[in-house]
Amino acid sequence: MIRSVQAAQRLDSRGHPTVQVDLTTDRGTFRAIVPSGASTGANEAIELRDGDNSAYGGQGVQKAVSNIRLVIGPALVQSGLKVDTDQRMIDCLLKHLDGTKNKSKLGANAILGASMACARAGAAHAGIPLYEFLRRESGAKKPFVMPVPFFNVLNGGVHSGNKMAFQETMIAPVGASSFTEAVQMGCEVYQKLKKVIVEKYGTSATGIGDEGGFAPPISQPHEALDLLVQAVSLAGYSGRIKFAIDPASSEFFKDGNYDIGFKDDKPNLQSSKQLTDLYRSLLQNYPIVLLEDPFAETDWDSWTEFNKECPVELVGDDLLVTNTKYVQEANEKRACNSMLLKINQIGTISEAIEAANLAYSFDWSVFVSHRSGETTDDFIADLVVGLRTGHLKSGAPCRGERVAKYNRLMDIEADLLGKGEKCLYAGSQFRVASKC
Ligand code: 2PG
Ligand code: MG
Repeated sequence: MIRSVQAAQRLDSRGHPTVQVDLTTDRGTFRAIVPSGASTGANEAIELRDGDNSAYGGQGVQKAVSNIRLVIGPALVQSGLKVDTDQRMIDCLLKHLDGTKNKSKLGANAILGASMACARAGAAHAGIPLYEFLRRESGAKKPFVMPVPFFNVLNGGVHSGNKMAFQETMIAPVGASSFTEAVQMGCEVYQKLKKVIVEKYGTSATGIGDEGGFAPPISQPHEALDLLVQAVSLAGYSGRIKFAIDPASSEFFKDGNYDIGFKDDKPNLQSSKQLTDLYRSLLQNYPIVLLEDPFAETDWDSWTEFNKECPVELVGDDLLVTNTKYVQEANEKRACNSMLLKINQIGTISEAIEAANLAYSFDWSVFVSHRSGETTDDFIADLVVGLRTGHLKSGAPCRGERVAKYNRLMDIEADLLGKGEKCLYAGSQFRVASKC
């Protein structure tokens, strides 16, 4: 039984306020802290901000906090719903309490905090780890599959101060034999990358962006990828580490064109066709296995055209916003072959699971993601194992809020091995891990 639900305004990794929830049952108190994005999709569930410029420049979340204290908390206590068996009903109640399509009344940040805390409490009440609780909720089969970590080691776009338009350039150690080895490989490449950057651009170029990746003075995608090729080779992992890119292109889509010079002094407008040619040449020249949001959320035709002969995983982030409505539409339009899963885009754990299962039903992949404004809450680490998605991105192996997820995943792997439970590493099968 839920006894009380408390909430407080705390901070995310960018120094903006965010929602923290403490849910108390007769077994203890269970905490959740909510993440927040910068390159947000237009159709994401609404994050409620106070808009009062006298505090935190209007970014405060005191309204969301009081919605938990005054509306969500009492409703959960009175409902008599059980955390170990009723997660779906709890999430349904939260959705109905809000009553809007995009959770703008109570705030998706308030709702998600409550939903996450209930799941944590549910796992404890059921006497199982959170990943197993989420596996049962999703109906995923066993054995557990440990994900390939996609480390965002070069930050650009709205996540850093350099001139790079593309937001994320990631390394994926698909050739590791375990998650723990993948982390080691990622960290070793990250350190070599730092050396390469120092040699090329000097020590002042080693500052990092929002997701812990470096942000050297580069502006072109091939410059980023060349740095990675060099770092991977210096670390001795050529062939065992692949690359991924998230240009987050909705951020630089203007009047039908893409301005890949949007952080530079002068614009560099590219048509969808020119951008497509750029992607094709990058895919030919580098070991890229995944491309996320290559086109803007409104540029559906370019997605569909590109997907016709896309040789790699094509992930919809802003395009789908973890929402079954857009996943359905994208399937009808044959726009992509993978869904990015961000829990705060939709606002409850059950709806996020529903979206993932719908994506699986279309034979798509599911890629779990953090937000650029993160917290030390490691919920998504358990989620990626519970849903068997086979890969996740949680930034570089640097900054506490990023490594919290990687550390939790190493704990899960050790926990499973310690229990003699069969557990596979997704490796090169990361796209089809749900079917392994
Ligand atoms: C993305 C994310 C996370 P943000 O675009 O995929 O890396 O960024 O949280 O700013 O939307
Ligand atoms: Mg993205």
